[in-house]
Amino acid sequence: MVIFSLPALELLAAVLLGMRTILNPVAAHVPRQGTTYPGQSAAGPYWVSNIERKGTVAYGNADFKIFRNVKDYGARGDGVTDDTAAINQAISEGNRCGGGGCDSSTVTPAIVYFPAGTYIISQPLLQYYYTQMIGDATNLPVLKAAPQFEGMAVIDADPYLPDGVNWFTNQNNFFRQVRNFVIDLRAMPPNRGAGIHWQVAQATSLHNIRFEMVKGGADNRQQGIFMDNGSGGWMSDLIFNGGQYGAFLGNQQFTTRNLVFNDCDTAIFMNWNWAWTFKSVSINNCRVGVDMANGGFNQTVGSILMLDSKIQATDCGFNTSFSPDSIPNSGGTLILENTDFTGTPVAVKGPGDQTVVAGGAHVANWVQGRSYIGNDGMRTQTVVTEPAKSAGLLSGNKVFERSKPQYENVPASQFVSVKSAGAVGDGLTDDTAAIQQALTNLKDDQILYFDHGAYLITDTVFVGCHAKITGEIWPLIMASGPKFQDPAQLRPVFKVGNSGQSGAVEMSDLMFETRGPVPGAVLMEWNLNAEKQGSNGMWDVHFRIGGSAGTLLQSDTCAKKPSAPHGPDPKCVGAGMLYHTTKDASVYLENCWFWVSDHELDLADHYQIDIYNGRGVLIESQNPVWFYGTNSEHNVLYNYQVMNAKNVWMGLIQSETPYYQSNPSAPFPFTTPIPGDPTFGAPDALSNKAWGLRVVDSEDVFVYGAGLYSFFENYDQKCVPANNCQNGMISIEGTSKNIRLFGISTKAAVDMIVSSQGSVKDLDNRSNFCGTVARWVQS
Ligand SMILES: *[C@@H]1O[C@H](CO)[C@@H](O)[C@H](O)[C@H]1NC(C)=O
Ligand SMILES: *[C@@H]1O[C@H](CO)[C@@H](O)[C@H](O)[C@H]1NC(C)=O
Ligand SMILES: *[C@@H]1O[C@H](CO)[C@@H](O)[C@H](O)[C@H]1NC(C)=O
Ligand SMILES: CC(=O)N[C@H]1CO[C@H](CO)[C@@H](O)[C@@H]1O
Repeated sequence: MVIFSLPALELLAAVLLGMRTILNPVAAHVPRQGTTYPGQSAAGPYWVSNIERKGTVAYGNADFKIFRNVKDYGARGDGVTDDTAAINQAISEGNRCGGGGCDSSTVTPAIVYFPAGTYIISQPLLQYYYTQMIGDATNLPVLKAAPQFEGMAVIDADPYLPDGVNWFTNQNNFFRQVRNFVIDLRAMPPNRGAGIHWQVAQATSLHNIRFEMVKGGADNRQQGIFMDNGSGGWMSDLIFNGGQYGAFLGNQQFTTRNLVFNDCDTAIFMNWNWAWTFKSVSINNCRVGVDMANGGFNQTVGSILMLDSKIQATDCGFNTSFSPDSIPNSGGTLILENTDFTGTPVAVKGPGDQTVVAGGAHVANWVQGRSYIGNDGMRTQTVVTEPAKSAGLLSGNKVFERSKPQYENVPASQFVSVKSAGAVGDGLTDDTAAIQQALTNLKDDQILYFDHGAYLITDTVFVGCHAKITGEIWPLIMASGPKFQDPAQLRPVFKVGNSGQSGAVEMSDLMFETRGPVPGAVLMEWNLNAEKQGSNGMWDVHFRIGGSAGTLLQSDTCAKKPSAPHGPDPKCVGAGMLYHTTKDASVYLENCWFWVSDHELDLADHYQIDIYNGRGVLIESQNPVWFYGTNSEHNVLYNYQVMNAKNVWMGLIQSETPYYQSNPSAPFPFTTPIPGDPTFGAPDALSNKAWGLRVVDSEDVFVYGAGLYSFFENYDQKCVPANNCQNGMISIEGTSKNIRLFGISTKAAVDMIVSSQGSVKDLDNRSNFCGTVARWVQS
């Protein structure tokens, strides 16, 4: 994520609209939780509460306490006692990163666990860096704001100091979760209160939370989520009941899935964004569904996609300020797909209260913004016709989705600790054989548990057709050694199945890294087809190259060198590739971050660093893959490449070009190509930069939301306002057909999209910061 200040954001003061009366009474709704997978036995306490704790910090204080049960710190959860101080003690104990003096640290991770109960909170719970706050998934704990609650929100992920500065840089506020809670503001006066201040960036998630707020009332000012800015991010399976705003949102880019809003004044108030994808939203009995009209004629919202959703008993579905001459040119982009407005009189309202799209019906496909047929772009508000997607991508009439498994019905006794199975996890011992053995021995009703630690892997680990793997706050799985050195012969670190096999492999809460350079490694190769739709998946599995303790690729070795000529330091090379889905693979991803670090997270300088990692994500699969809420950043050749693939659904994707390019230019130092690599070598240096997305000889590729950015030319930012840090961002090549891109935002690439149809210019599609295209299709 970029360290960067954005003049455009000065436009974006938080404008709080006045509340109108909520007209209709209550409607109760149960959230959709995606597909449930059988075979889990019923069991006593949630395993997170009683699993044996063997996790340690490998590259820090080995005695650091990772797991904290708030009751061990004196919290009562009895609905009477004020538990604020006890919980804040549970979070902060042990010299952790927060309080304004520390921007980031990966060596003080904490899981703060809340047993069922009602915890009275009178001041914000301050979420230190690298904290997972986890409630009992079998019986959600309630965080109940006291009537006299003082402060920004019940949980605050980025507190403000008195001088208005945040604890953490919002765009670098990584690595945190909040899941399995009820947050209740109803004891507070209606004119105050927020559930979560969520000002965060990548590798963050809110999951399985219900917000209870006061319903109706002219002075209702309650908000479930208050998000002022950041660079995210992921949220899913949330319910918002009541309030002025279910969620007040502002962020560069974000992906959200399965949100339910009941009886809010405005379900979603979008303060500003560059790109936001909403999937499977249900809005019931609100005054306004989504208000994206902020700024009026001068719109502050870049783009919104709403897919597979339902807005009912709501006066106005969308409030927008888009008009034939509103500014910026492509601001206020809106894409609707498969959204049901039956029971809502107005689907989309424009300036001056005029109806743009009438309600009372189902909208299959509609776009507002700059839409392209071939190379001809038009500013439009129109119905469009889209062909049906292949059945493999769909579940019923919706694109398939599946929530993160939390294994809430599996007892702790069915989890197999890798440390008990012989792995050491101290960041120095070779754990390849122990982990391979543990996987080989794993029974179908067991779950392999990576205790926190750092596990060195020196040769391919094979994951068979059936395995469930989860980790304790992102244990580090680190590739190293001589077998991963040949850049011409990439060798997988984790190899999931063999081509032609089908199965069910689930992974969650893991972190893949390298210890030093492994230019011949692909950190994960997914070959396995799914035995049942969506049976293969990864949730909150992240890839982080360099910039943190133990990687040997830190600011003391790899500090940026913009004034030195080419010739990257061989000591600062990462991996050959991060993630590869091969021909037969089918896999579902949710909230996975493929990050080559641009700056130091642990050493005090937090300096920018130069790490050379060959390729980000390569998709070659013919079977369905879903990439929900993924990011891939700072890879040398490409961040995403889709090649010889079919049935690919991605939304939203985010990328950044390496800050050092074009010193050196791509593909340097990956000058030995592997099959399918893009070629570089154009005379113009700005053509020799990483592609954000390259699609080659592929079919049925759907991108629903993208934020693909280029912020530097050799660390200089003069090209940012000029929008010419590189020549092209998305390339569609070869025999590709039925490629459909929606809500595409790019920054500082002269050509947003290049293809045989010509090029789409940033200049023609300016928004508040990015260039944005509502729809682009290659049939
Ligand atoms: C964050 O957003 C708030 C509200 O829009 C704004 O006032 C503030 O200036 C922003 N801060 C940064 C650092 O962008
Ligand atoms: C839509 O937004 C505009 C501009 O912020 C505001 O004046 C108007 O009242 C809003 N409409 C509704 C129905 O809330
Ligand atoms: C919109 O912003 C421009 C500056 O970018 C300003 O000149 C103009 O007055 C604004 N228009 C409205 C209607 O606010
Ligand atoms: C404001 C803006 O950038 N408008 C451009 C949008 O695209 C059209 C069509 O190419 C140009 O004519 C405008 O200058």
